[in-house]
Amino acid sequence: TGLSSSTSSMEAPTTSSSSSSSSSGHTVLFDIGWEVAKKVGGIYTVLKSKAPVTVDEYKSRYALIGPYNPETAATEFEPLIPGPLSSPVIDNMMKKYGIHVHFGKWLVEGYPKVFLIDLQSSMHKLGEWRWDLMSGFEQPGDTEANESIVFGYQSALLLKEFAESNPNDKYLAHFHEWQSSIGLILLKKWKIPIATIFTTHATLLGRYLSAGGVDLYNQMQYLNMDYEASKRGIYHRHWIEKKSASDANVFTTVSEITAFESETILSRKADVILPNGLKLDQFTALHEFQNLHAKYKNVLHEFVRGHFYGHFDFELDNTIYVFTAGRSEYFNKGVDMFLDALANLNKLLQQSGSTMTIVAFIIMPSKTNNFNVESLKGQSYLKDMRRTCNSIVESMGDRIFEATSHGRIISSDELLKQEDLVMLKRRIFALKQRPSLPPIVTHNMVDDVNDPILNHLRKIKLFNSQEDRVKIIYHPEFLNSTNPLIPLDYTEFVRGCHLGVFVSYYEPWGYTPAECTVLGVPSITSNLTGFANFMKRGLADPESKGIYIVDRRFKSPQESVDQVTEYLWKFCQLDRRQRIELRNRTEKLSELLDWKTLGKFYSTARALALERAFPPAPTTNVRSPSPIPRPSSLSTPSPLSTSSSSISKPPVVLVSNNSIGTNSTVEATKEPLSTLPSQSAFTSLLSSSLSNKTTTTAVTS
Ligand code: G6P
Ligand code: 1S3
Repeated sequence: TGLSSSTSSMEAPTTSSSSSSSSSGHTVLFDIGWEVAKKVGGIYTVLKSKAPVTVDEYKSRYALIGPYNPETAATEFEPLIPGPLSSPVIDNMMKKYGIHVHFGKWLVEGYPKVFLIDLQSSMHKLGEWRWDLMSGFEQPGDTEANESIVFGYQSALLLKEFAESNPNDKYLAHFHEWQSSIGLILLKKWKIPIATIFTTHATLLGRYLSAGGVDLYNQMQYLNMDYEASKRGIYHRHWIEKKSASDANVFTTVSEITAFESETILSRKADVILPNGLKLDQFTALHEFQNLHAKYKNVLHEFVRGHFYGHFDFELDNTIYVFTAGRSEYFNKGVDMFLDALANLNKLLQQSGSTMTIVAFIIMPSKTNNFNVESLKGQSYLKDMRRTCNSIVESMGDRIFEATSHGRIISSDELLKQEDLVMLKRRIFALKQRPSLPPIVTHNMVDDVNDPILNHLRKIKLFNSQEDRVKIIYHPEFLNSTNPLIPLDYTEFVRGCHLGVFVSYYEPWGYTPAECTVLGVPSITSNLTGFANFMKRGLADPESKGIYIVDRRFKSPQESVDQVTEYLWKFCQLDRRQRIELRNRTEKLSELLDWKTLGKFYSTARALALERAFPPAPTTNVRSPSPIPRPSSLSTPSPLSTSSSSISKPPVVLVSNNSIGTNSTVEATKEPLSTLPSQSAFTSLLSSSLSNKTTTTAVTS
């Protein structure tokens, strides 16, 4: 069914199993998300980076549904005239329900079609809809949940209209996260024939409990989750999440660790695990990536000169840039551990008499009143000094030329004039007037006193003093290229750094280390992240490829901090040549994270949802059930860096229900060594889930 205005309503079906036509019609796919055409967090990256492969597979039979946000729509969305099948549906939405739907394309690679629904056009229905959905229990005033309810009814009505106006087509709706999934609950309640998938990208309680200090992965089985949610005033949200998981034809999460947690928190095993990918071309600069590192590192050097020089100097050529970045969740994102390890590293470097400087950036948004004057001044001093030096050099050039063209060699007295010296002295004097300690935070914080990062720095006494080998820059705002201090967008900034540190306690996937990997930047993560577990299965020796994994699952916090310190210390011992080689090895892992590979798990989830929603009609001669269409091959070519010798042993699939890294294992079929264990293990996982209709919870190698 054509959703686009520019294609005919019936486009040739692709050969892919999940998007193939049935005898009577086509499969039409919708992704429904709160972050469609609006960046809030990681789900935006999932939907945006996945768009090209999905459009490629489904062509005009793919669209996304999200809420309409006028501010972001201005840059993310371009309206289109609806095609012959979308048009009556959009008209009906207005005529029957007064719901205003904007149709157009999302301005990202692949240009997928989007239906953005105006929440305001139905806000007056909130009371009625909330009662219909949740009449059984109280719901506190909660704007986000209220908007989710309105969006849920609107999106369900839109999908219902599509399914009813095109009964020959099969509809498949994939809902991401609880904010967008109420529509799923309604489709089931209204018995609309649409296959549904629900993906939780994190569980509400998982996030809350870990941020509140609960040892989630060891204690969750002893907790009553409904009670825990009520205690925190989020029962209504938790209910939406749990009901969506239970009502979906197929329930999925982004990693095994989140599948493990979902089983207890949401009371359903994940059917398929959908690891998050990236669109590689955006990152892959082939052999260029090392040059880009040098280029953007120079921009960081320039910032560091402005920020620190005058207070004191250090050798930029002997400086390492490390960073952490992400949503502002001090404990969940492991910032506490990162800072403790930096304090340890500082001591180790001081004790060893090292002259190396580590500049550690923390890029995490917080409430601020713009940049602080001292940080801006530092940059303007340096810019002024550079301008002065450049103009002196220019006039020196003129004088040299003048003298030479008159057939004589210029004398050293003529070269640098008295007034030039005065100008230079003035600039040096201005620089020397700076206060003794360079700022730690680049902005004026609204709540400096209660900021957990600043309080932690006070506790460990990392104040950017001259004798500290580790300096801190806390930039409480996301980066962009118009930034007056660090004029780089995030990707450029990452390229310029040497090492990312993301030792999260709660991290269902973790795009930050994945982005580092595809940009050829080594990173330290924790074994509680989906990303680390995914990489660990595919690589015999992740550390040798720049994927350092800290144990936060089975070790005490102090032991984990010591491990982060050890990795940082080891990294600081590498010389330039070794760092260059390590970056090369890291970058070669990119292929593992390409949507071209990981998109296949989505296809499998879709095929399973379709089979469950539209079971094949029983035949008289049923000897064996018809197999669910599966991607022709789930094995991935090994990335160049993964020689067969680096693959230590055949994959082992865990079949116990509650184990991450426990020992109740069963050997899977032996795979050829050329097949990556991660992928083959996933294949086993998938085939077992497809054939048994139960989930295997975790895979290890
Ligand atoms: C890249 C560039 C080299 C540069 C090096 C610096 O490899 O191509 O020209 O010397 O980066 O590496 P470093 O780890 O010291 O920043
Ligand atoms: C979630 O976003 P977050 O940073 O709140 O979803 C992301 C996309 O699946 C995932 O990468 C991340 O770990 C989750 O935590």
